[in-house]
Amino acid sequence: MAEPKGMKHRVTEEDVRNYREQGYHILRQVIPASLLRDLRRVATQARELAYRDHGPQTQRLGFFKDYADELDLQPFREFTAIEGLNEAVQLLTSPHHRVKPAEESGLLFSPRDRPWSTEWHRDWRDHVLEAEFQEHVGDARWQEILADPDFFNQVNCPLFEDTSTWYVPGSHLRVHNTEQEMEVYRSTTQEELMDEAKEKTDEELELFCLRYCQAMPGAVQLVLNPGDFLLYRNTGWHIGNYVPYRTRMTMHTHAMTPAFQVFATKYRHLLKPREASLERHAMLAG
Ligand SMILES: O=C(O)CCC(=O)C(=O)O
Repeated sequence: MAEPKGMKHRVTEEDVRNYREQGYHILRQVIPASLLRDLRRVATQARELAYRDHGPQTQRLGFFKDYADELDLQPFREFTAIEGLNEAVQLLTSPHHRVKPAEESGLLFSPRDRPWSTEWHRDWRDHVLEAEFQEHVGDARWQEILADPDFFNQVNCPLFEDTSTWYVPGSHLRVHNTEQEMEVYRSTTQEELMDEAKEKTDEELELFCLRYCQAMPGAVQLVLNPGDFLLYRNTGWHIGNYVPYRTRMTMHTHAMTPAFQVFATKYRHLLKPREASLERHAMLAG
């Protein structure tokens, strides 16, 4: 059945208000069926390349353009050109925004062998050393950035149902975390969440990661259906929680602005090495 005219990627004033206050919004079904089929085909190949190049527990492949010889990038170009998508994102954010081309971005995957989860984190402040953060940016400028829709708008767009991402609504606007949030954050480590010591069964590890997600005050598990488009302020608390039995292939990009590009480039050197490579993949490719 044809889509009712004027209903595609509809954004209401309430959506805009909610996005500002809660920090996330889901546009439903932005990818048409034929494109979804083509994207799934290429994403399945991309996942094999990710496992080949980054190991079976990897969660992402970035920089598709580095794989131009091995992957058909055309479906990603078609995703970037989806009619009305940039306009919907601009309504939610500001007229300066443009969705970073999917063919220059990345994909998030489920791990092949074992469950794991990232730590709860808030980009980008948690990825730089506190002393350097205070020297180069500082709380007052950070407060302005949190309130400014030009900065830190991340996109997850799943090709299969995806319940991996959790988010704490409203936390994107706060410079300081609450004591309860920090208690949860400090309750474990990335090494434990990946069971690097190999002490847990898969089920113990899965439930351990899940409990950690659920423990964060106010956290909601985001339920994304195929072709949905999640826009979120990634300065809010968020986490990715992964299990091999869910097929996860989720496009991962940003809504970029000139101001954000300048910020990301100017402070790139402050990112700690691990995060530098993650965020290099995520936001500096454009
Ligand atoms: O997997 C996700 O949805 C979140 C990923 C993320 O936040 C990260 O890798 O830093």
